[in-house]
Amino acid sequence: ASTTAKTAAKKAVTPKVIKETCEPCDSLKVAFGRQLRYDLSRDDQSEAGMFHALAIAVKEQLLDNWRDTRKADIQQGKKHVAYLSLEFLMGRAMGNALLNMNLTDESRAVLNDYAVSLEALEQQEHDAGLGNGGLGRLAACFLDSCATLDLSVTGYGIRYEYGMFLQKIVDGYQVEQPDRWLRDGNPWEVRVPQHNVTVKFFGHTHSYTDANGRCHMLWSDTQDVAAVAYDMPVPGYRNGRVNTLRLWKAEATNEFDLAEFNQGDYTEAVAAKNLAEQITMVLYPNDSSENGKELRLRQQYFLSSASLQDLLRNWVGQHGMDFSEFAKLNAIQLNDTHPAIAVPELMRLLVDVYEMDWDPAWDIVTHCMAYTNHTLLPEALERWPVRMFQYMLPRIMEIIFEINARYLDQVAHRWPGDTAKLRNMSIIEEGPVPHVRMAYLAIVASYSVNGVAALHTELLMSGLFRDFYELWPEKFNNRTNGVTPRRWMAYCNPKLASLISSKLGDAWVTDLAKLEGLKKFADNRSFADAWYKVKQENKAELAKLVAERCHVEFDTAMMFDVQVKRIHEYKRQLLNILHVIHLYQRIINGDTQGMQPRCVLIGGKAAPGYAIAKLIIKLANNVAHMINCDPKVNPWLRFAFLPDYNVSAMETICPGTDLSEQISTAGKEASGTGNMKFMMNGAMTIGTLDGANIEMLEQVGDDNFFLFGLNAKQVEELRRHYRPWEYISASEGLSGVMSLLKSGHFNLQEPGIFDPLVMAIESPTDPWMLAADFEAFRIAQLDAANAYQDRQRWTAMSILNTAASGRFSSDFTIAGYRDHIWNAK
Ligand code: B1H
Repeated sequence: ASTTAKTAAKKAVTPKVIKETCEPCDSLKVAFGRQLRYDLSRDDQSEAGMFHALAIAVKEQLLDNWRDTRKADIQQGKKHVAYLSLEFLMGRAMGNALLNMNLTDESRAVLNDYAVSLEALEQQEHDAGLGNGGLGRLAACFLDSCATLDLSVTGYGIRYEYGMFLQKIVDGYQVEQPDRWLRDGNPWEVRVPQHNVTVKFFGHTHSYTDANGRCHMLWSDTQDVAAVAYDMPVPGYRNGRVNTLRLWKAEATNEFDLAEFNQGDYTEAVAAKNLAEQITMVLYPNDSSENGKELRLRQQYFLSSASLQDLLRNWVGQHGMDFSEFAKLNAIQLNDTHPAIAVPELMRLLVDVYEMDWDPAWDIVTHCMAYTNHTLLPEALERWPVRMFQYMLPRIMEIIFEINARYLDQVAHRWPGDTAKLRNMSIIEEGPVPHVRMAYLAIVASYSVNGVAALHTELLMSGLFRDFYELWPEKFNNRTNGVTPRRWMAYCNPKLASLISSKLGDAWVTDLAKLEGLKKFADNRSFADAWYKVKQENKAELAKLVAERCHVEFDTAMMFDVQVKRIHEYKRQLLNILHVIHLYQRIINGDTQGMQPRCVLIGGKAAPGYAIAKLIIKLANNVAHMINCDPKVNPWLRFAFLPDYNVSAMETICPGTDLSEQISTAGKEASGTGNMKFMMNGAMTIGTLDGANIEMLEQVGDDNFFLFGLNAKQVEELRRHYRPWEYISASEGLSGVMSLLKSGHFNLQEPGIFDPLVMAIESPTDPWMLAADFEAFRIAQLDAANAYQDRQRWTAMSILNTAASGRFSSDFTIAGYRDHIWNAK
C-alpha cells in the first residue's frame, strides 16, 4: 500500500516546465471561424454546429485564466474547499459563461457576420441535467458564487451518461425518456486522463504485522474501477478566476479483465468492462426519497474515493507526506449525506495508504469535514444495510465500526448508564437488519453541521438531531440558501437588469444588497411604468413557451400564477389544483363578479416510482383539458401543465411570473430556492410559513407577501386529532371541489382513477393536511387577485420584492460558508 503513496509523492514533486512557446489564443472571432472551418465532424451551416464552434471558441478564451488560477492557488497556499455532491444541476453553460467573461457583446458581433442570433445558438445547448432539483441546483449556484468571491473551490461530482430523465406527457400521464445529453459531445469538458485514480470494490481484508511491530490492514482481491476526470470550467464574474467542476467517469481498468483473458475468454472479458462503466451511467431520479439501491452506494463510494484520492495526491505533490497542515488548508463540504462515505474513506486513505496512526488521522478528518443537511423528511434519510457494506466495501465497514466504538465511548461518558441514548445515537441502527445511519456518521465526523434555512436548522436542533445538538452544540449552524444573481437575474432577465442598472448602476450584480436602492422608486410613476412594461414583455416570452409546449394560449393581460418544482405531496401541487377547480366551479356557476382572470401554470417531474405524484400530474392535465376546452371558462381561467420543467425553462418562467406558489406543508420544505428566483424577478409570493419563505417574508414585510396556513408547530399539534371532513364540510368551496372531483367530471373516460387522491385528502392521517389549509389558501388567493387588479399597487409590491431579495444572493450564503465554516477569508 505504501508504494502507491510513495510513487505518488515521487511523481508529483518532479518539477514541470510549462512550455509557453506558442502565442496566446486567437480572438473569439478567429477562433470561432477556425473551428467552423476545420471541424469536419459537424455541419458548419447548422445552428447546432455553430453552437459547438462558439462553445469551443469561448472555452479557448478562458484557458489561460483557468491555468493561471490553478497555478496561483498552489503558489499562494490558499485554503482549498472540495464541494462533494452527487448532483450539479448546471443547466446550459453558454449564456452564463459569456456573461461572466463579459463576452456577450463580442459574440453577438461575431455572429452578426454569419446572420445568426446568439439566442438561436444558445437554444442548441443541451441542459446539463446532472441533478434532481433544489439540492443539485444549489450546488451549481454555489460554484458560481465561490468563483465570483475568488475562493479556491473545486466541485467534485459524477459525469452521468444519462442525466435527469426527459418528461413527456402522453394522454395526461408522465412518460420518462432517457436524457442522453452527451450525444453530440460536450464542448465545455476537458478529459484529463493523467488524473485517473483507481477505486476498489468487493474483495476482503486481512492484517499483518511488519518488522517494527506495526499492524497493517490490507484490502485485496478487489474489483478495481478507473475513475477518469472530466473538468468543466467555472468562471467567476469578471474577475479572472476560473474554478473547476471535476466530474468522474467510471471506466474499466486495464487489469480488470486479466483473469478471464488469461483463461482465453477474451470476448467475455471485454464485455465485462460494461460492469465497471455502469457506475456512472445514470442519475437516480429520486428527489427527497431514498431507494437503497446497491448501484447508488457504488456511485457514492466511487465519487468519494476518487475525489479524496485526488485531493491527497495533490497535497502530497505539494507538501510531501507531511499532513500536519492538511486540515488547516482543506475543507471538505458534504452536500447532504450522499457523499458521507467520504468520512471512512478519508480514514482509510490516511491510515492504510499514507500510514498514519488512527488518532492523528481522525484529528484531520474531524477538522476538515463539514456536513449540510437538506431535509427532515424521514424517507430521505440514508441508511445502508451493514451487510451490503460488508461485501461491497469490507474495509470501509471495519472503519465505520471503529469510528462508532470510539464515539460511543464519548456518548457513554457524557450520559453514564444511559443505554437508550447509546442505542439511539449509534451510527449502527440495530434490528433484524442492521443499518448504517449516514447522517450520524456525517455528524460525528464533521466540525460543522448546517441546515439550509432558519426554521429548518431550528427543527434539526430541536428534533431530528437533538441528542447531537446537546452533545456538540458548537457544531450546529444555519446557512440560509441563496441563488446566483448572475444566472437568475442578469442573464435570464436582461430587460429588468438594465432597468435596474439605469437607476443603481450595475454593482448589484456582485452585491445584491444594493437592490434595496429600488425601494425609493416603488412609487415613482415613470419607473413603475417601465417596470410593468418589462414584466409584460417577459410574460409574452413565457406565453410563447407555454404555447409551444402545451398548446395553450396564455394572455398577458391575465395574472400569471406559477408553481414549478419537483412534484411531491409535501409541496402540495394538489392544493393548487383544488384551488383551480374551485375557480372553475365559480365560473361555471356564473360567480365571476370581480374575479381577476388568471393563467395557472404547473410544471415539474415526478420520481418514476412515485405513483401518487404521477397521478397529480395526470389530474393537472385532465383539469387543464376541461378548462381550456370550455369557451365560457376561457376568458377567466386558463391552466397548463408544462412538460419537462428544467433549468433552462426556469430562465424563461421566473421573469414572466406574477404570482409564485410556495405552498408546502409548514415544516416540510427545508428551504426552497425557486421561491428566491421568483422574488428576485419581481413576483409576489403566496406561501406558507415554511423554509426560506419565512425569511423572505421578514425581508419584504407582510404587506407584500400573501401568507396563509398553519405554521409548523400548529401542523404537528393538529396531527394528533386531524379530522379533514370537518374542514371540508365547513368550507363551501372545498366541499364543492371534492364533490366535483368525486363525480368523475375530470375522468369520464377513466372512472375511479383519481380515487387515491380523494382518499388521501379525506384521510385523518394525511400528513400534508390539504383540507386544513384550503380555506386560508382560497382567501389568500382572493387577496392576491384583488391586489393584482390595482396595477399601481401590484407594481409597487413587485418592485419592493426585488428590492428586498438581496439577502438571497448565493454570494451572501457563500460568504457565510467562507467565514463561519471554511475559514477561508
Ligand atoms: C432537497 C433533497 C434530496 N433536500 C435525496 N433533499 C435525493 C434528497 O437523490 N436523492 O436521493 C436528492 C435530493 N433535496 C432540497 O434541497 C430541499 O427539499 C429544498 O427545500 C432545498 O431548498 C434544497 C437545497 O437545499
